[in-house]
Amino acid sequence: LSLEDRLAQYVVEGSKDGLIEDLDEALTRYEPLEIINGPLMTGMDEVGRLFNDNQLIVAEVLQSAEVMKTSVAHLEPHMDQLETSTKGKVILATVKGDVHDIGKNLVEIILSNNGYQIVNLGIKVPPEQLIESCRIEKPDIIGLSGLLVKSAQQMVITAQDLQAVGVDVPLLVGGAALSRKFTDTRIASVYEGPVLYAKDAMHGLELANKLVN
Ligand code: B1M
Repeated sequence: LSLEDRLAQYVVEGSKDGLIEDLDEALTRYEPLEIINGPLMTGMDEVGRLFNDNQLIVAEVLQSAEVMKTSVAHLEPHMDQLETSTKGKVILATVKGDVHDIGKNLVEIILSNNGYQIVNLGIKVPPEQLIESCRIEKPDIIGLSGLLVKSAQQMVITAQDLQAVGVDVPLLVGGAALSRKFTDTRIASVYEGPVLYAKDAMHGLELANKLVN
């Protein structure tokens, strides 16, 4: 197998045997984000497909998630630390009912490497917790992530609840179950502040930079 295929294979098989050596080799050819967005994401997409086909069980998908997390942690120190001054504070959360956090944590890495201070509230974050955190942290941006279809609806509810207590901090939303159209028509319509859809972590950074400038 080629190096790229091997990297995807570690994720699909949930195996770490040889992973670090291959990541180090990949680092001599690619930028860390190219490795994540390329072969590692190819592997994750295949995991999603196999899971959908009932060819993988949750325990196996968890192993794949572990490989992804280990890889991202290994690559992180090699990413460019572009900014050291603080551009703004971002609260990040995976919405209520959703445990998927690899994408959100990638957003945390990219934003913090680019000058943002991050308050990561973790997974399954109910609106009340976000509201409380907003009071304490006074963020410049609230970032919501969700991968399940029901999470898209949960983002609408979360936006409504924030709106109800007068929060109008810009919302940055992302995750596989969302689309720009859903964001513009369903989430933005219940919220007074700006609501922006990011297709991936780098796009999230681009949008955050526009919001704070
Ligand atoms: Co789950 N899962 N999962 N899962 N899982 C999906 C999402 C699914 C599509 C798989 C499938 O069936 N094909 C499916 C959702 C179906 C649906 O609703 N449409 C699914 C399901 C059904 C489930 C369970 C219900 C399974 C079960 O228990 N029967 C369960 C849900 C539990 C719950 O949440 N209540 C479940 C559980 C799990 C695991 C725990 C085993 C594990 C998660 C581990 C973890 O995150 N710690 C897991 C995994 C790994 C996946 C897949 C395979 C991969 C997700 C991932 O990490 N991708 C996924 C299938 C898939 O996506 N191909 C699947 C890599 C990650 C980097 O991408 O998070 O999309 P992603 O982030 C991207 C962008 O979306 C964006 O940037 C990132 C790229 O740069 N982005 C943002 C994300 N958030 C952003 C926020 C931003 C900006 C950009 O700003 C704030």
